[in-house]
Amino acid sequence: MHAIAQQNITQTSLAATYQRDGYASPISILSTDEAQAHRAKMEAVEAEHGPLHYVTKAHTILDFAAEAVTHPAVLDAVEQMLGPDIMLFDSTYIVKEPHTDSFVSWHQDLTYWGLSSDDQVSMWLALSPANADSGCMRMLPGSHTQGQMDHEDNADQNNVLFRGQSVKGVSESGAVLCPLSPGEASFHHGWTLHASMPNASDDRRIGLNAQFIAPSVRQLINKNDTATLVRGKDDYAYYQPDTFATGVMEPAALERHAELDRKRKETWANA
Ligand SMILES: O=C(O)CCC(=O)C(=O)O
Repeated sequence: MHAIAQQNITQTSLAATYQRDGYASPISILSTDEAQAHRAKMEAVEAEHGPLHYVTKAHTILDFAAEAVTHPAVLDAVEQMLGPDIMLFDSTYIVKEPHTDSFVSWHQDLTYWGLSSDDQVSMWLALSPANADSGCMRMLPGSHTQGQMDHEDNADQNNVLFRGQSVKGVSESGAVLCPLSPGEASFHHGWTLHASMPNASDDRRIGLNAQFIAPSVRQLINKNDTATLVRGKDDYAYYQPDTFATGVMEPAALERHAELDRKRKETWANA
C-alpha cells in the first residue's frame, strides 16, 4: 500500500506547504465538465493528427492548451509559489494508455532543462482520473531541499522520460501518491523527486504539464529558448516570447512549433 498525500491545503497555507514539502496537491483548477471538455478537444486533435503525448510547447499549437495553462486559478497558485512575475516556459500532455507498462522513474526535472536557477514550478493538471490504479504522480516530500542529485540515463522503452533519467536508490518509504480528479492539479518544484507507476486502469491517464519560471532564470544551453510573460513584469528580457495558439494546429503555428520542439529536445539531450 502507498501513502496518499495529506496536505489539507487552504488559500493561506499553499505557499508554506509548497515550501515545506516541495509540492502541493490537490489544487482545484477546472470543473469536472471543463476538464472533460478539454479532454474531448484534445482527443479530437489526436484522432486527426496523431498522439499529443510529450509534444512540447502545446500552448503554441492548441488554443485550449494555452487557455488552460494561463487559467487565473493556475496563475494564482503559481504566484503564491513563485512570486508575482511569471513566465510560461513549456506545456506538454503526458499520456499513459490503459493497461500499459509506461512508468516514470524517480527524477528531478531541473537536471535536464539547462536553467540557471531553481525559481521554477511545474503544474500537472489531470484531464482523466489520476490515482493509484492509473499511475498518478508520486512525490518524495522535502526532497527539494537536498539540491541536485546524481542521475543515470537508462534505456527502458517503458520509461516515459526522454532519457530514462533516474536517481538510483531512492528510499521510497516516505513517498506519497498524489491522486487527482479531472480538473485538479498538483504543483511541484524542480528539485522534488517524483515518479509514477504504470497505468493498470481501463482509461487513459492524461495530464497537462506546464512549467513556469521567474523572469530572472536564464537558459544556459539553448540561446534561442523562448518563454512568455503571463503575469507581472519581466525586468530581464532573457527570452523571446512564444506566439500563443489562437486556433488548433494551424499551419503557421505548426511550422514555428517544429523548431521549438526540436530545440527543446536538443536541450534535454545535451543537459
Ligand atoms: O506524468 C507523469 O507520470 C510524470 C510527469 C512528470 O515527471 C512531471 O510532470 O514532471
